[in-house]
Amino acid sequence: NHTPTPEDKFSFGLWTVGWTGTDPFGTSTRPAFDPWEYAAKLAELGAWGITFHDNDVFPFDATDEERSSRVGKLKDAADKAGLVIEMVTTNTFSHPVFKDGGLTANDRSVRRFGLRKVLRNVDLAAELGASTFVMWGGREGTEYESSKDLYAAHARYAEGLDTVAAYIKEQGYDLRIGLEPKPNEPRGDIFLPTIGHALALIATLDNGDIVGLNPEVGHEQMANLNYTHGLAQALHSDKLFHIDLNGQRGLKYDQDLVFGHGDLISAFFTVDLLVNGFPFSPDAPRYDGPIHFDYKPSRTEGVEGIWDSARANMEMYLLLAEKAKAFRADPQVQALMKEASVDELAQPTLAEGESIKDFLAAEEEFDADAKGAREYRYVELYQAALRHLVS
Ligand code: 3MF
Ligand code: MG
Ligand code: MG
Ligand code: MG
Repeated sequence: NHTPTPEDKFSFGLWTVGWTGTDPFGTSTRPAFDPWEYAAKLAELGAWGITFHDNDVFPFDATDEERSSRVGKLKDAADKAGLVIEMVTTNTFSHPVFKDGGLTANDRSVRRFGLRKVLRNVDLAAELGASTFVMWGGREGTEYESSKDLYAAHARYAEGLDTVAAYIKEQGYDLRIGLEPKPNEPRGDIFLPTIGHALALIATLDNGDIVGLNPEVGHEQMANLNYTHGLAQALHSDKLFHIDLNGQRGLKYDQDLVFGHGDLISAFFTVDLLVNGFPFSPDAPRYDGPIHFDYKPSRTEGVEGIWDSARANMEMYLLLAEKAKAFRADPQVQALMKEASVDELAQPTLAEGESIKDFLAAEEEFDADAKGAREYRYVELYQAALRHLVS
């Protein structure tokens, strides 16, 4: 059954279905609707949640009145449709004031302005009951290395993140921050370009315990990286707080295609990880957050195409989930995994209680040449996976 239900926890950014098709070379190809007009249709299609940037709902220069009236309309529409507002994020990239960054702009007054905008939006996220606060620093970066003290840029980024995390704690909000790495676009080189870079910065924070990741498929693939590996490393660090699923075809601009419409095989293994976890490592953390899509209905689509593509994301996930479960349940696959010693990787390399001294002194029969000649049959195992995928 590939009909989405709220139990599937599918969620959509308002900027996704709301994208009107403007790109650097052309104007809108579709009309814009008010943000609250998307809720009923998303719920009807089977979505569970929505997410948004502050300025998806009210303009940058909105008065307090306008802000609260527009947020109120969205909240009412979400409640009426039974949708959860699970994540809120801040636009620190559209207005020209952020052209040199929000938290890492050279101009200190811009950083103070940017940080206040983010903190104000933290209050809104908490008020609406969101559990994740995403921070994508699209303008944090450079085109020219000479334009910044690159050490200070990282120090200011860390300072900004620590301040937001400290504020969340001070206010007692039940919120966690999800950093969203991206290698480039709109800046030539963006700070925190990959999952690994973000994890390393988080480890330097005073309040890093509530700071984790919101990795996006296309962003990792724009850096030629393996998204599923990235999710696994984030889980290993207990930092996979949220995800942005979509599709990307190779090293080019951020395509934000429908999930699975880019690298389908990679999408299959991503879903395998999300639905099956690490079957040989039962104590490993599992991702149980929202299945959030950050895609764009292609510019060639009209209004009907908005909903075709929204539906396609969810259908693709459910199709792949079914196939991933069948893959893991297949006795032939299980036998091939056994033959490939896949289960053995979960066994610690040293024995329990074994000292390094004992380990070094241990006299073990080991035939390096024989091991060098052993079969893993990874190709047959992969073929078995792909048989499930294409059948
Ligand atoms: C840009 C993005 C962003 C982030 C969003 C926070 C506009 O490539 O992916 O979308 O996802 O800012 O979630
Ligand atoms: Mg993207
Ligand atoms: Mg994007
Ligand atoms: Mg994203």
